[in-house]
Amino acid sequence: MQPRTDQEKAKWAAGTAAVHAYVRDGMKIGLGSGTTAHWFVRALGAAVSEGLDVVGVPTSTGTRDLAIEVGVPLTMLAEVDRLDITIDGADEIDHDGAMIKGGGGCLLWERIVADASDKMVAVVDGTKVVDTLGAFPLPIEVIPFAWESTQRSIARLLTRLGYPEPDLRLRTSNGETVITDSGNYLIDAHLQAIKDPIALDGRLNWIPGVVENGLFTGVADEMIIGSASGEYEIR
Ligand code: ABF
Repeated sequence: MQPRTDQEKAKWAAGTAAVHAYVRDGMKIGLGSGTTAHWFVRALGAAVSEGLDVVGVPTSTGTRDLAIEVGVPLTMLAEVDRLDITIDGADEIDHDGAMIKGGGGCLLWERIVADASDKMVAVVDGTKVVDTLGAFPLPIEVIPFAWESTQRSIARLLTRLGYPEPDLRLRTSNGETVITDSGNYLIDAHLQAIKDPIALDGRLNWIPGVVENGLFTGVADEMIIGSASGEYEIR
């Protein structure tokens, strides 16, 4: 598989560079989700076929399937104490490393795996780096029970903070509700500019029925920013 567009090439550069920059023999690695993290998983599979000895914990069923396909040995968090590192993508990342994640729907497993890791590195193309988070809709994972009531509670909080009401995420193909790997629904909040990401992260997760939200503050330790020329920068 080859990257075609400039953005794909930049994602490839970031994902592939992460193997050489961070992965060492014997590591236990959190495997992110999304197209950028999947370039990392493919490059990791190639390194494993050349003798690298690592084990991965996937952050989604999609990543699990890809890891099996490319030959990355897998384990589960139940089997290991801590992970050495997690390499994962982001929908947006600010200059402090705060992120919006979950555009692809995998935020819950991603956050659990990142939390079990000694280090988290975000792999992104340059379009993801922003001054202020919020142009990308913020995903909020809610349990299906009484999701309408949970959505109203989220809407009340957002309205008080001056943001518009959020939407249940539906499949564009058939209008059905999107269901996450944990069997939950996603509510997308259209915030445009998030004034205080740390406070909003905490307030959203206090709402009963909210399982997790895609504002990951204080999670990323470093970021690799890829460019279409194949170069990358670590910050
Ligand atoms: C995952 O993949 C998500 O948290 C984020 O939503 C998405 C980024 O996707 P991509 O790398 O395809 O742009 O990391």
